Amino acid sequence: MRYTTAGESHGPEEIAVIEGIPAGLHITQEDINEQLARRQRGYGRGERQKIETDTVTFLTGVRHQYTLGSPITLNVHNDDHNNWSKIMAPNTPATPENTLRKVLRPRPGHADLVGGIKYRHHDDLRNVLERSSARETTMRVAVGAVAKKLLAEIGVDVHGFVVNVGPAKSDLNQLTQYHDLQALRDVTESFETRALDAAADAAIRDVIDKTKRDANTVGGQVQVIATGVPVGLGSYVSADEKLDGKIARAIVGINAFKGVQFGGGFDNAEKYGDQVMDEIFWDAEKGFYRGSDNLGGFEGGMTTGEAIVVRGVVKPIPTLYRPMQSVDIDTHQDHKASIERSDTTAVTAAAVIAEAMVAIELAKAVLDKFDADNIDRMKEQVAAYREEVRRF
Ligand code: EPS
Repeated sequence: MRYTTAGESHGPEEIAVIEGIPAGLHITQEDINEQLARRQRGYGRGERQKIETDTVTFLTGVRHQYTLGSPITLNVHNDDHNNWSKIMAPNTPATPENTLRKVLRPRPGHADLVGGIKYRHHDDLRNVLERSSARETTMRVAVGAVAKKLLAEIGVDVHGFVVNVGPAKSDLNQLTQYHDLQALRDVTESFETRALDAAADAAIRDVIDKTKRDANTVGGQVQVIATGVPVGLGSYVSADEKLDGKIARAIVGINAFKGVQFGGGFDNAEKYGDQVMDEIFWDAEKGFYRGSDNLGGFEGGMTTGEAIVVRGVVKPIPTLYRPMQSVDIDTHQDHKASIERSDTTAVTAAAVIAEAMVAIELAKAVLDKFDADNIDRMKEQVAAYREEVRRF
């Protein structure tokens, strides 16, 4: 399975093409729209979300709600394009009238300046920011929704929530009380902040409100958990086959993500070996299992069968309403950075995006290991493999 996305933030359409989804997977537009709506919801999001109601259209690869095995094209229309139709017009030459709202003062922390230098966009850094905008993550969430449907067929569930926004933190001790991800999902999705508990939800909303009043932005961390994952996805035999490495890349590849950890992650650096390794047990019913999950579901780049636990670090959004120092690319004079409409924080949306990225990497790994032509054959093979693992 592989995919690509295309689209500018204020251009007419967002597109994704996915290749390698097996034939026979039941999928509806509602399955995808539900996930797109989750990405749009979340405390701290800006005015753009009031303009858009992201809904997907299948253009190819799906017939009567079942995948055909052929490339699947997903399309989401940018409603905001109506307000940008001249400025973002693909088919008319540039005129003084349709090149308004030029961006000449790059925002520190955004792709503006380096992207402008690299692609020689001397005249308008909008040519960079339209694509580097997090609007593109709409399509990754859409692809993730297809991946999640595939994973659900073999009993794999994936869920993302918010660990902290600035200094306001979820109480991670609460996690032990949830025996399945659905119970966790019911709680975190009931909060506008995707926090784990009501106290953290209130504290995070306070931080976001204060940050907005200060015309500032704030970052945080999100965590994704995946359960029901078969043992042995990925491989130790070659560096580029390690699935934790692929997931790490997918997480850091999300706009504004600057770090990733698995299980105990960076805290493990302060511990000793016997505090970190997950001891091995065996039971006639379930076969081998671990007494803990400090390594976040991975050993040797392979899934252990325990829950996958991935954390991502999200930097504050670079667009500041009280802009920082920059330089005008025309005049080379010092100037405050450009202001584009933006969100106070995107951490609440980032939980959904990180969840999608983990789902995509897991679906790819499943389709690398098992039949990728037909969903029923894939399911039979996974079931037979799980039985083989149980009897090891
Ligand atoms: C973004 C800037 C804002 C955000 C956008 C990401 O867009 P606009 O300038 O249109 O208000 O709202 O996020 C989305 C549009 C989205 O759907 O997530 C940026 O510069 O990255």
